Amino acid sequence: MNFPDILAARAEQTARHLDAALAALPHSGVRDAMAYALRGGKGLRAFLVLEGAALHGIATAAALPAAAAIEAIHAYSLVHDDLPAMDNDDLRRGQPTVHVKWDEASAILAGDALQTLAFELLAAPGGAPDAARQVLLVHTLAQAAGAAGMVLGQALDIAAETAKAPLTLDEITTLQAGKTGALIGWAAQAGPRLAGDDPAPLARYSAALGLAFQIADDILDVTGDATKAGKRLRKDDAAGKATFVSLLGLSGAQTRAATLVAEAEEALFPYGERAETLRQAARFVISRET
Ligand code: GRG
Repeated sequence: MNFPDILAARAEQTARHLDAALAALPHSGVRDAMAYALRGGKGLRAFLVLEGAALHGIATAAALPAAAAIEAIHAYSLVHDDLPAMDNDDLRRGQPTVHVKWDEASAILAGDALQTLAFELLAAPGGAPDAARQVLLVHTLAQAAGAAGMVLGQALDIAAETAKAPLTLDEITTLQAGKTGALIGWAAQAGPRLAGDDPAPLARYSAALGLAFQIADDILDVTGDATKAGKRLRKDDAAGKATFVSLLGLSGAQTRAATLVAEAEEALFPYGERAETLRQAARFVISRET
């Protein structure tokens, strides 16, 4: 199977798990909005969970709660990020954003409920092989998603919009390590944590991968096709925001992303050939069009 097919298969397995969780909820407009927000993503974070789990001898079925949990947190972050009070976007994954299709209150509630669903899935029986590993997963996900991780990154991003001077490269790197890096990092480390193994090699892999992913996002914002991307592009430039491209130039950003991919691949050395799919993922992250 080529990499896009592997990614799609992993996304499908995770979607089935999420569908079953949603089916157990009472029917409501919020549930419909949650289902809508969970559709159409690439499933990169779920893929990282399932692939990291496989590398550490954890079966897909045992890793699906963690894969579904991280996609639920990711979907919540996108729904809230698109709100008028944040990025004010009307298009996501090629479809109207949740607050456009429903309304702002529904989008806030769907995001809230997606966040709590993530912790419900992870904390339910079967979320991990034993209670200590389950608590570790819950604890680290809360840290990654919260005010030391993704929420902090988002807050720094919002503050940058009104800052007197554009951010420096170091400041943007810190911001992105929270905003996009924290969830990617959690996803990659979930497999070894489920197995009770050392997550350090996959932590190194995902730190490089997360940053490469964000640089690719900034490059896509400048060079991408909005129809393929399924969202509005060239917003950063219009807002006068510093990005990896504005700070490094287009070719500088491309070179930095390629160096990070090489670093990510090197971090997989302890796994040998078995980590080939994760190596492909690193290369995919900087060649993607969406
Ligand atoms: C609202 C607390 C809060 C946080 C939002 C993740 C985030 C923080 C905002 C998303 C804004 C954005 C477009 C960031 C760029 C990187 C990114 C996370 C892109 C979307 O991830 P993909 O490409 O999305 O994995 P799909 O649609 O494939 O799931």
